[in-house]
Amino acid sequence: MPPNDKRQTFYEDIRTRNLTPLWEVMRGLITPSPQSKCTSAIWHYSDVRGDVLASGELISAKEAERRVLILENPGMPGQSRITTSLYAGLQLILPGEIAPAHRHTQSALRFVMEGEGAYTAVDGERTTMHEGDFVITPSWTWHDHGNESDRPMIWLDGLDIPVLQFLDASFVEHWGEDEQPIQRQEGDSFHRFGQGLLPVDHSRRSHTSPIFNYPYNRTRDALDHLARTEAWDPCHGVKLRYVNPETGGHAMNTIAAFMQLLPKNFKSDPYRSTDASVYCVVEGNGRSSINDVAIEWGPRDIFVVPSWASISHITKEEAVLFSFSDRSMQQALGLWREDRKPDSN
Ligand code: 1HN
Repeated sequence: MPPNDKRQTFYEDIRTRNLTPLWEVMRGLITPSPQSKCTSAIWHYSDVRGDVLASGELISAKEAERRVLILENPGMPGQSRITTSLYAGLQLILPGEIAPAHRHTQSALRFVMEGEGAYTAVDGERTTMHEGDFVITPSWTWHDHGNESDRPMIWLDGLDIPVLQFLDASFVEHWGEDEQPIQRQEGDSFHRFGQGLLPVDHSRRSHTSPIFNYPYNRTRDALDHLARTEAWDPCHGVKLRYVNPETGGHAMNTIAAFMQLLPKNFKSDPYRSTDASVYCVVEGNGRSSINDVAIEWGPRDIFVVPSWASISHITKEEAVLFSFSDRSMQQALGLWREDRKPDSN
């Protein structure tokens, strides 16, 4: 028998004992660099806003539980993910609606894109949301959302759903009533933990930041100050990371979030890192090149950059970009890499 046929016969035989040869698959398992199914993609807000609003005519927030259109990576259709490890969606909550209280082991972030004055409540405290606010819902915290304003609110959700799927660690519970009871006054967390101070006898209660709304006006002020006083990073302009004030680490364990300012007439050096990133444009128009494919973006557009894809930006006006990724996980595991002058893949 030719050697290849002998091997095939062997493979079929050992298959019956749930064995399979590593040498046939090894090169696909440990690749010289990341080989992702995730592709770059952009959702222009002007293209999808109408779809989000149309979903509001079809189903209520209560019936849907969460009325969200998932942003699906075109390289991984049907998998409810925007990158290999993260989920993203656009959530709509109309005036007078409540998205009922539940909790799950998945961690969530909200990035407010349109509307003012709707709230989310997290473990007994409400926060009113404004455009550009970064809000977190840590793992296993009760949360419900409501809109007492007179305008629809739309935000970008980011969750670690694929990670929890991978780990087989998903749990969910429903509170049973639309809203959980409110136990602290609005702003309590921010006043206790958001001022560069901690209560003297405070000890850590959770794995995530005790602040759950990082308001845009504060973030914008910090960017503005640094843009005027610091040397710009050749790849990032001015880039800040949302932190847990208890640890200096990322605000959440599984998802890292960032806000960056690209100055006017900026041409960044190309950059790549092992954390695939989801960007949401907050202010300004510009152009980015992702592995040599150009995209043009403006306010509220969302785009995704795969792991180890090279990205560079060009602006004619000042721009502000929010982004999130699994960098916190990769760093905790000692896996995260970056490359500041990539010349090949
Ligand atoms: C969820 O609970 C929210 O609380 C949003 O707003 C999106 C996607 C999948 C599972 C739970 C929310 C979600 C979600």
